[in-house]
Amino acid sequence: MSKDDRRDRVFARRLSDVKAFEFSADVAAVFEDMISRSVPGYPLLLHLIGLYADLFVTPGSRVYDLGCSLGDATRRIAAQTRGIERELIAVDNAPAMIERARELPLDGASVDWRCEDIRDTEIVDASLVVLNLTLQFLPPAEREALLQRIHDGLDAGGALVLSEKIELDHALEQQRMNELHLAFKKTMGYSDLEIAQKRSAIENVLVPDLQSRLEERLRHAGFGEVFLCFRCFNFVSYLAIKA
Ligand code: GEK
Repeated sequence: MSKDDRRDRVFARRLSDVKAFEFSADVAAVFEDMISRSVPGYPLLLHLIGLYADLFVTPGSRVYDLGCSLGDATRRIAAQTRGIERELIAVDNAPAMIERARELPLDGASVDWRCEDIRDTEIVDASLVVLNLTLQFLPPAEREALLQRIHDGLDAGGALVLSEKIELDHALEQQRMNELHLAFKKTMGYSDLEIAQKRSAIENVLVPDLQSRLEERLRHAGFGEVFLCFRCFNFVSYLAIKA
């Protein structure tokens, strides 16, 4: 496939009926382009995950990438922990994502790619768990239970990376950050039509938590240390460490 075929044009044509967003084969085919032009700081988020892997992954432990899409985070972790015996588990419930993830080069690492719902993934003996822009796709009422299971499945001193699109607690800040995110997408080459159609497709599929609610969820799940390590507009990434 040429570079041009990997360009995200999923919402470029005017659609008579904008359906709810799905992680379909069409989306999986252009996913790298879609996420890097939609999420400000996505390359830095991946870089940070590699850095955390360096600090937290311990010999004999497991690492989970939940909602792995094409496995970018897993690939970073694999490269960063090459010398350590560890089990890499990457999970996504979109068959098209897991299919492409399996095909992409891995530089010799072995990964357990699983096509399953992260709500069914058993988490045990984990030194690092990654939820990079995934929790936002679960129904809000089910988010805390997953965070609790992650906390319980982490070894003492283990860490969760939680990156999300959020809603800011203050209305004016939310409005401004929203405007800045839209402006970001335009500078990344998306048209007004693409932005509007994607917005309407994703509206009830990606439901951002209020930032204060998200932090509360991490605390309720039992994380003693919760640090905001990244923020750009309405995107955040927390590092939550189990005592
Ligand atoms: C990255 N982490 O590149 N079970 C399993 N997978 C799910 C579920 C679920 N219940 N719900 C959503 N997903 C990646 C990026 S993308 C973010 C994550 C985005 C999966 C879904 O299929 C998709 O692949 C991923 O979560 C979200 O570091 O597209 O904004």
